[in-house]
Amino acid sequence: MKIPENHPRYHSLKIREQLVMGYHQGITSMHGLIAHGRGEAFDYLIGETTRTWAKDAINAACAMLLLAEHPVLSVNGNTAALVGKDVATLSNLIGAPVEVNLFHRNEGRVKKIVDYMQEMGAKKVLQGGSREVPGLDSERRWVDENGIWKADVVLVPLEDGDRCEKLQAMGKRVITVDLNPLSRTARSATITIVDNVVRTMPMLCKCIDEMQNKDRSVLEGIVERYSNNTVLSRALIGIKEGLTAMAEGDYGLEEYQHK
Ligand code: PTJ
Repeated sequence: MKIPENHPRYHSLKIREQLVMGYHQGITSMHGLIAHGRGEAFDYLIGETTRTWAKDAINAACAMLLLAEHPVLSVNGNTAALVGKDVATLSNLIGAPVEVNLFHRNEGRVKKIVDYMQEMGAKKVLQGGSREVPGLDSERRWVDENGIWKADVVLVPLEDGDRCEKLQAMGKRVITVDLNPLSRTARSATITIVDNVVRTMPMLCKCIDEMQNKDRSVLEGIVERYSNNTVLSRALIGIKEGLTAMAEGDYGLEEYQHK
């Protein structure tokens, strides 16, 4: 569907359209469309812009990915449809495999996402399935022996909660991108980027580009100084202050939503 460029919600409608196309291509699940709605609501609350707390988390995520021995980028149907190209770029930049990992897993959809990620330029795409994450009952338990199974750092945008905890129990560090600072994933990840994945992924690629020649000691310092609890508190306080200022008439919707 053609979206008029002068529509006040043009960007948001374009993102929806991308997901609907992903659904028709068999990449995104129907549930993924609902999950996106929840994300949109939180994006409204954070002002549809990458806030300072998310920028700090992106910085720490970059440092952690660059320090990792076996980083892996996990993709689901929403991530592939929204930022497949950026995930492929990041994968090639840091030499980390992309692994398709689905909550609503079926082999047909896995194959479509593998093919799609290769079309987007990813050189190494894994489909999972050879190993099971201990203690996880959902279809997300199926991981790849040479991917998430042996990874030390896993990027899991738009996660569903319990896998994040189980991956950590396996000793892995988990970086997530989740617009909802209250979600179980957000609260249990090592690093939570509270932002829209469509804004985060290009920034992550840029940040990797800028940081890749830094000394390990500098990167280690960035990771050591990072506190996920502090970042989540800042996100909640930011939402609260924005809503309070608007409720008290200090500024209107246009200023709140920094478009
Ligand atoms: O493709 P599949 O089968 O693996 O299914 C993927 C979904 C997303 C359906 C599945 O993982 C799921 O049900 O996820 P949840 O539990 O709904 O969690 C998704 C989280 O992502 C929620 O906290 C949303 O607020 C958040 N979210 C949604 N859209 C975005 C987002 N976060 C960042 N950027 C978005 N665009």
